[in-house]
Amino acid sequence: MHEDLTHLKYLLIEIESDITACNIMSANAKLNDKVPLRIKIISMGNAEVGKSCIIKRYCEKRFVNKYLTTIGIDYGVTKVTLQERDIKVNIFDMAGHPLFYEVRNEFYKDTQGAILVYDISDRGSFTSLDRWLEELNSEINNKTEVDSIVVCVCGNKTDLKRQVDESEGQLWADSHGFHFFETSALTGEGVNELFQVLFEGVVRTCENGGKREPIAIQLGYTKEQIEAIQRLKNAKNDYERLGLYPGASKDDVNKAYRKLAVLLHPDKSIAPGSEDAFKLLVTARTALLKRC
Ligand SMILES: Nc1nc2c(ncn2[C@@H]2O[C@H](COP(=O)(O)OP(=O)(O)OP(=O)(O)O)[C@@H](O)[C@H]2O)c(=O)[nH]1
Ligand SMILES: [Mg+2]
Repeated sequence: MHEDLTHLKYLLIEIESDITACNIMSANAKLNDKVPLRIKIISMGNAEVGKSCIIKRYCEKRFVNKYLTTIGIDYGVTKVTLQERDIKVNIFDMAGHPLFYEVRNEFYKDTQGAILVYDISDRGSFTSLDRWLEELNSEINNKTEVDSIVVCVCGNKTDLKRQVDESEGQLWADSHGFHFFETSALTGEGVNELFQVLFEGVVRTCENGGKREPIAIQLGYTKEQIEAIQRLKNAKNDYERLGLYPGASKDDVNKAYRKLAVLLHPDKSIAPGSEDAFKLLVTARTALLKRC
């Protein structure tokens, strides 16, 4: 294994010099629209979330059912045309497995765009997003450079039974100023839109002298509301739904009810799922009061 990784590193150094050349060219390209703009994109996210499949779906319009883990890194180039301008996209598809950290850490430098992928049917991959962001920050180790990267957060495998609600993913992405998409590499849903927005964002950043444009956030709901909706939906019993311990008093029940009702009343809350959560809240309160 160790020998394999050493070999990979040599290979990576070669690609790395190619990318440095790309960056010099992209600076020139700003002066001349006829020269193709070269951009560097990376993929991040836990092993098996579908990073390689999303890229394959976009570039080759096909889906690979069998899991072939990426060994260290996969490199590919694709060409796109945006507003009559040719763009050469260098894609560095990273391996998500911790074993390959020593290989992929070489590749964060000079990144202009990233897809940060989780699997909506695997909550663990969603909670790992913070860790991936930490890795990006610590490898680039320059806040201005990190802030210039256009990031598209991607909840993949929408064709499977979900463990992570769309609103949770949207909220996480919004809270970091990132774009958000849900995709299925299997059906192709959302994949073209994801890359279109990513490439457009990177090109605009280049034209803007390397400064990323802020994303308009129109959320209108809070993390507290999303967490309350999740708890009402997923709790094992009515006490848990209201955030109470078994045997809570009538007063406790009413107090907890009022707090949640203010948070989730459908007339006031636009958080997705508020209406159903509010119904669950009313039913839970009625059932608990009968027991007090
Ligand atoms: N049902 C379903 N399966 C998917 C989807 N995308 C990927 N998969 C499957 O998930 C598994 C992992 O996909 P990969 O694209 O290899 O995952 P990866 O994130 O590149 O994994 P590493 O390279 O190990 O980091 C494969 O078996 C794919 O067929 C999807 O949208 N829906
Ligand atoms: Mg892969």
